[in-house]
Amino acid sequence: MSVSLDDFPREFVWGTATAAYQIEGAVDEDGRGPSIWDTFAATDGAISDGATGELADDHYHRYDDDVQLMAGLGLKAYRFSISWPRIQPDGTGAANPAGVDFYRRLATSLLERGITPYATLYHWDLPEALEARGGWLARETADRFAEYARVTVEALGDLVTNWITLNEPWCSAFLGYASGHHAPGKRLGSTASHAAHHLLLAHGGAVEAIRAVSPAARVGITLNLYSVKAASDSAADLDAARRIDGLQNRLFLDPLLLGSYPADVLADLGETDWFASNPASDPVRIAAPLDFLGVNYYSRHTVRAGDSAEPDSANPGSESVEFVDTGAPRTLMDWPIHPEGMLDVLEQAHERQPDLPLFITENGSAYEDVVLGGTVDDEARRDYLEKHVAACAAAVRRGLPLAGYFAWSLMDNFEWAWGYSRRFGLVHVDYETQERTVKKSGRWYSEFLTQKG
Ligand code: IFM
Repeated sequence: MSVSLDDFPREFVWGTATAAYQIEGAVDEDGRGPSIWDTFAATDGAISDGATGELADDHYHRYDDDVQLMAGLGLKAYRFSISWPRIQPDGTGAANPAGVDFYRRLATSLLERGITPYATLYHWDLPEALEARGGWLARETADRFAEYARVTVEALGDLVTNWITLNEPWCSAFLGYASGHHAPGKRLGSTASHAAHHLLLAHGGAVEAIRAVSPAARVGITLNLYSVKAASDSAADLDAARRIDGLQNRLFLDPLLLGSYPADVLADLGETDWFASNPASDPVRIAAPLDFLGVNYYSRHTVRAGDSAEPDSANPGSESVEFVDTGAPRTLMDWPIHPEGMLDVLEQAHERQPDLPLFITENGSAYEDVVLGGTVDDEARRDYLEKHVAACAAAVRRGLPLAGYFAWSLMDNFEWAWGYSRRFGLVHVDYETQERTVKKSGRWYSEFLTQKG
């Protein structure tokens, strides 16, 4: 396989991505309020290794060195997230100056080194005070989010122009409120779809608020999309694929890009009446015009009809669908590796809004890493990266409006319910010493990006 920078337009954006709670640490500093992830991580049994994000990569204190590291690797863009409870410790009201100051220093450090900031407003760390008022099950949380977007962009809009409202609302809704694997750890079956609706409303309100504050802003949202295939051509297996594609992809793509929910998915969920009971203006707010769509692509699902319902499924209403092992190689997350599936999801978005620029805002792999002789020989991760960058090149050749790629992740970090037991970084982090070591995959990415000098 060979892929080169020449396969991409000159203006193609190359970067890495992280998220606040996964790297910052400093959870009690400078007036930050508690988030649902502080509470969840402190809950017995919630995190596989019992860890929390209390220290994580200590990026809050080491951000300048981390930006220097990115610059040294030749990265031109950085997608990070802003911690809502640093800006609004209680989830409402004026911006906390110390919280704003951290992100101003981070954005300034990036700009000084020629790295373009892409800021995500919500990567899962809801202020605990809002969870106490119903979290994403409460419609009011959508209004709070629009207010948070406004105060944040007022404070940072002179430094940051690329804004991503939400990261992976499917995870917030269905891992947070159906399977309970993520904060706030609720297991409410199809009611989780109400959280999805409020997240999408929050996104729409934020788009409007951002544009009102900063006409120069470029605004998008990031979805985790999966290539979904049926295990066979049987009607039952095709229906299983329709259901999972519906819940994971179309439940978000359709309202955002087409202006309405897919009726079959609401019926699968048993929530047709609840969705119909919402104000008729909701679909218009959700479908606010975007400047780009962010796609997080990791894997493909191959599914078939099963006959036993998995309890507390992240796929409520479709609990009996089975995920099939096709023998494809897998990462340490047990996610099958299918670089070609990236084209499926890009096409799926593209066919809904052909002029909308697309970004891969995350793509990466977890593997068992060993530091030996001061280096990490993560050939499997390097290979995954190269194959997915090549899939991006194929997308560009096909004429898809792909505008950028962000590798997940810049460095190893707190992998949510897996704690520190799953490493995704291009840079290894020694959690005892906080030493950073660029892995072979990071060196490959750097050489790829700097091959034209
Ligand atoms: O670490 C996560 C990230 O926060 C969201 N997308 C998937 C990554 C890997 O699981």
